[in-house]
Amino acid sequence: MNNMANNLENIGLSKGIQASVAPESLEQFDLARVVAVHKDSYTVSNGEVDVLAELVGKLIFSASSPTDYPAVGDWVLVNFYDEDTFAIIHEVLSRKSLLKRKTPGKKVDYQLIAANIDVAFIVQSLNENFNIRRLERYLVMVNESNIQPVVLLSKSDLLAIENITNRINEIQKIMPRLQVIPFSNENDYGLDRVKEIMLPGQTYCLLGSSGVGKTTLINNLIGESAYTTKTVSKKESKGRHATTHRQLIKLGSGAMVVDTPGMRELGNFSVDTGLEETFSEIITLSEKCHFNDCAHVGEKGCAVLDAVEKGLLPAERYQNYIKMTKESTYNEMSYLEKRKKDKQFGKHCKNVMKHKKRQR
Ligand SMILES: Nc1nc2c(ncn2[C@@H]2O[C@H](COP(=O)(O)OP(=O)(O)OP(=O)(O)O)[C@@H](O)[C@H]2O)c(=O)[nH]1
Ligand SMILES: [Mg+2]
Ligand SMILES: [Zn+2]
Repeated sequence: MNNMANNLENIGLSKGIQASVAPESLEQFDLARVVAVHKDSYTVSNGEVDVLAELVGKLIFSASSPTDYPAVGDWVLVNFYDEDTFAIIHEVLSRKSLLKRKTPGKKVDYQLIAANIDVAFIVQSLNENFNIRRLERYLVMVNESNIQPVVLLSKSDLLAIENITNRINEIQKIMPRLQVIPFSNENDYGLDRVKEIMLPGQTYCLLGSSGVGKTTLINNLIGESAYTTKTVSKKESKGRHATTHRQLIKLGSGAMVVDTPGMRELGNFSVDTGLEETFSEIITLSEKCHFNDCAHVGEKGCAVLDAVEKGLLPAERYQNYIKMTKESTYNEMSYLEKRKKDKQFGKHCKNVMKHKKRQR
């Protein structure tokens, strides 16, 4: 048992998670961590081996939202069978953090990205993919989940040093406290800094558009090409992702990292704290608005609009803030409406089954 706990600490089990499990539960079940999510099954780790796992029926039928299902990084209570080659998941333990986004398109539903993440690396390439508005969007998601964000700017080998410095300054002018690290998978520039901040027992997550070099970075950190990357050829690679599913990978250093497929569309739900942290200077400004409930869209005595006019707040940043505020309110409204409908008798069960089918 002691040995078991040691193995689990190696894959990120914290004292907090351990303490959250009732002792009776541990007599009946084993602790394991979800390392991959497939269409209708999971892979869990007991710290030693990876084991194919499925959900117990009760968990499927009692689920009322996508957040009730396991995500990569989750701690779960399981029973192992067949000499630890198969497992049944009985319970998802409460999470330290949960990264989720609105599913693309008009549907209002969550998609889970990863659970129990300590630090999220938001990756943009220094060339074509560099975009501060997109960065703000990722930051809102990460901040909302109470996860520490770090920005990694890839492909530094493709730019002159002064251009790299300019881009970093561009970010830090508006977000001075944000950690930004330029690096290259080609010549390993900055790689030591990335390795340095990745601590044993901590779980990291790589987020960012397709083709920015997330998987290449992981291969680089592992020291071999264990995972599939792709050669970016504009003609044939449009719309194709090299990474097709999320998985938790253990590095030699003892840190763990979740690779994710690039996201084309990043929608958020209700994101109060995420917006407040990401746009903290706008929140500070808004305290000086004439009206307490100022929406900063033309009201009299609006300190935010005043700052935009005076050039103290970049207009694009202001617009992005307003856009995300509106989206967040809308998504939350329609999600609640949908939940209300879902609760009507009978519908709920059908939806659970639909969700399960969709997962297949
Ligand atoms: N020049 C240069 N190319 C890089 C660098 N990092 C990655 N690449 C290339 O960029 C392409 C895409 O890399 P991937 O690691 O597959 O990108 P990804 O972010 O994992 O993409 P998805 O899995 O589709 O989300 C590959 O051809 C890499 O060789 C870098 O630092 N410099
Ligand atoms: Mg990839
Ligand atoms: Zn205002």
